[in-house]
Amino acid sequence: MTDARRAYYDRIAAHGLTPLWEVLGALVPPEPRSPAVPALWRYAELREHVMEAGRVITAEEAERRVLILENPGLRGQSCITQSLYAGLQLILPGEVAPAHRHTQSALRLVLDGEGAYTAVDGERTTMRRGDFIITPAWTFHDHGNLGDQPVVWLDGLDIPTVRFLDAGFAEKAVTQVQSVARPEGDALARYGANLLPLDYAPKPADPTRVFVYPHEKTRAAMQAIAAASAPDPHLAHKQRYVNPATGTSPMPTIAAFTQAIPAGFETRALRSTDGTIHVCLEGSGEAEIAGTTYRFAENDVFVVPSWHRLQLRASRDTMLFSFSDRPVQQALGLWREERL
Ligand code: 1HN
Repeated sequence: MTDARRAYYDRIAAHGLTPLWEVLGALVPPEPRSPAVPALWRYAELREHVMEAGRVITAEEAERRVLILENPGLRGQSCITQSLYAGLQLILPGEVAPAHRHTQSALRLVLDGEGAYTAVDGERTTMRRGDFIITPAWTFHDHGNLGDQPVVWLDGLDIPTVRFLDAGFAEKAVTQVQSVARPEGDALARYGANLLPLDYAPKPADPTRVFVYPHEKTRAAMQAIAAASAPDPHLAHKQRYVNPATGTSPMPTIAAFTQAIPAGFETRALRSTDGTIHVCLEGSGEAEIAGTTYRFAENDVFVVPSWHRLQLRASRDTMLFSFSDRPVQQALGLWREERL
């Protein structure tokens, strides 16, 4: 750069100005160039470290005893993609994670142990392995472990999205444990049984009142689908979780999916603009992400950043759970997918 130009940049900098032409290419790239990188977390390697957190701090002191899964390309930012956060949460027998609420939306995917519950707006649900549970924005929620085993689940939140918009609010409840207002299963009976209350008229972006999607039901549906049809070349068998009252994603900022891949099947390459977090619930296989192969087994988590090619190979019959910011991109007209 010429001295005259440098001197000019320095002069305008004093006025809060900077030249667009120096940054234009980076601001408007021809296609997404995510700073997030592909990564895999092996649960077998993480488990002992998660359990050790139980000896380092109590759930009450931590408020939420979680180890964040930080994308290696985004260290220090508490995120797994640019828009989403993920972590592994541990709750020991007898512990409670105190009630609070925030404008961030959360999902849980139960991975290890049983006997814990989560309560959303006064209703508890028992957490069983593979269950997909949501905590919509601004709903009071607390967790407890009434059993005799440590329980671990994956948390997924839209924290970076809400941070980007500077729209975060949070508050603690007056009591640590919410009093039980309705029996377990109440929301599922009212909103998740192909029935709705007569006066219930949700707006399109309202989160679903169904806050648990039991794995047992999802698994049975996916097995029926896999038995009845040939796998799609790019997706094998993939379905999205929905708000049954609207057909939209369970929460406005996060989409969630379940995918069954028959043993020996290999998907064709696909890329999409929604960076996606995958969790292996059953089986094992390989994810080839932009040319690098990652071997995954049960409870492993891997992230596919925006616009990175993904190919999946199943060694055994495999079930994957995944989530992304797809509904945000779709609402803004930004979402793109390419099936190769
Ligand atoms: C949160 O409320 C939970 O409720 C988990 O279990 C992780 C990370 C950041 C902010 C709030 C939970 C969280 C969180």
